[in-house]
Amino acid sequence: MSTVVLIGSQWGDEGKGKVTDFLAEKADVVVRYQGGTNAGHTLSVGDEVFKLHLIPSGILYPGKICVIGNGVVLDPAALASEMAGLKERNIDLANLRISDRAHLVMPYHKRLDELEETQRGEGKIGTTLRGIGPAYMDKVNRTGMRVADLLNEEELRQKLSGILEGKNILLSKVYGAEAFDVDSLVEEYREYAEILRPYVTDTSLLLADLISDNKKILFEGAQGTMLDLDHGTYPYVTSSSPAAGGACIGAGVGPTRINTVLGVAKAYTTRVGDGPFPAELHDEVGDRIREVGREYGTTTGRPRRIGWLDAVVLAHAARINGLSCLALTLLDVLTGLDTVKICTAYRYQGEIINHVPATLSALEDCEPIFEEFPGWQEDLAAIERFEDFPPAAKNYVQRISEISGVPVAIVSVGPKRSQTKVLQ
Ligand code: 2SA
Ligand code: MG
Repeated sequence: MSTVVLIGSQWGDEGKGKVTDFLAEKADVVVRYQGGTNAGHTLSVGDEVFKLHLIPSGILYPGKICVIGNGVVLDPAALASEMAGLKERNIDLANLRISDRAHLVMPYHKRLDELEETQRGEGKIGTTLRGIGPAYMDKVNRTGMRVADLLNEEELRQKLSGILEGKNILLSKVYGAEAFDVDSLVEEYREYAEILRPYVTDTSLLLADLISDNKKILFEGAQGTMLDLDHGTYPYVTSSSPAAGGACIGAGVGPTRINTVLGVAKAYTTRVGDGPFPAELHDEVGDRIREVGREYGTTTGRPRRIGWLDAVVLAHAARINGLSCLALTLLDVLTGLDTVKICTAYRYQGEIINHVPATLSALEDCEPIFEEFPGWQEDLAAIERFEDFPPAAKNYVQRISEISGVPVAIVSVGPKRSQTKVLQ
């Protein structure tokens, strides 16, 4: 490993945090490149559980440089409180670096996220209400505020006054909502500026130096390929590019500098929020997987929708991201089922297809075609080596790599670091 991009191959929540944490031990640098507090990683270190939203999980290891890249939308209030929480637990933040070009999530973005979702009614996206979409909208619209602006109070006040003129008209006239006051926002954000200032730098320059020093760099994607703005199930997507290509833009690193792309996939499929999901389970098997896998959102606590593993989705992820290999997580959750299934193709308008169609209506019409396998009953978490797993479990893993065309390099069967196995 020298530079590795780790991405979610499904709809997020693939267990990326755990795999990142596993790889972070060997990395020198961990970088977030997109998304914001809509990401939530739960990490178990010994008996301690950490929940991180913005700070890369490498922070739990002493000495790792942790970068919040330019492609992240950064909520200063949330970051300040995450930093305070880590400091309280004696986690050293000296190696945190924040891009001066990252856009800010402001309180009006969060308010607008809620108002827009309410406005969508039945057609709601099911966002995390963290202001992500509205913040990226402002970035693309060239009306965003960046970390560098935050650090200069005059600039902050001036930009904010201009922006609030427009936002307040939108909030009050269109939504009948309360307007924001420049002075009180400046007052509050001046404090965050002081908290963040020591960590702010040009992170693209920093990464270029680290790459030329042959440092091992891990780019940590949030959400997943199917939530990618371009390649996911639009419009039921997030507003950034979780796909591997997003790492280049969101960290300011050229594509020729990326060596490996690792896709993380669950041994089944989950999705939070609305939108089509061909392999979804609506029965007690799905309920069982939700309970055993504790499939409730880290960020919002919402129960996740559950389905069998969808290899059409995996093949899509393999192509979009140029996957070098897969990390398969939560295999232990399937233990105890009589049969397990993989969706290998869709039947669409009488034809068998192996790709994800562009439109929601077409995807809704896709009927999953399943291959069935015998399950296994043994407690995988208790088995030390993958080679000693029950044949049914090994066969399941083997079929996943055959169907997706991507070798499975890592299998994880529990939250502990020791329960992540590297395959030979
Ligand atoms: P938003 O808030 O604008 O990004 O919401 C748009 C859609 O994206 C979905 N979404 C997610 N779905 C699953 N997991 C998410 N975050 C993970 C978590 C973190 C991860 O554990 O919370 O896996 O990296 C996430 N974030 C956004 C959301 O449900 C909407 O469908
Ligand atoms: Mg998660």
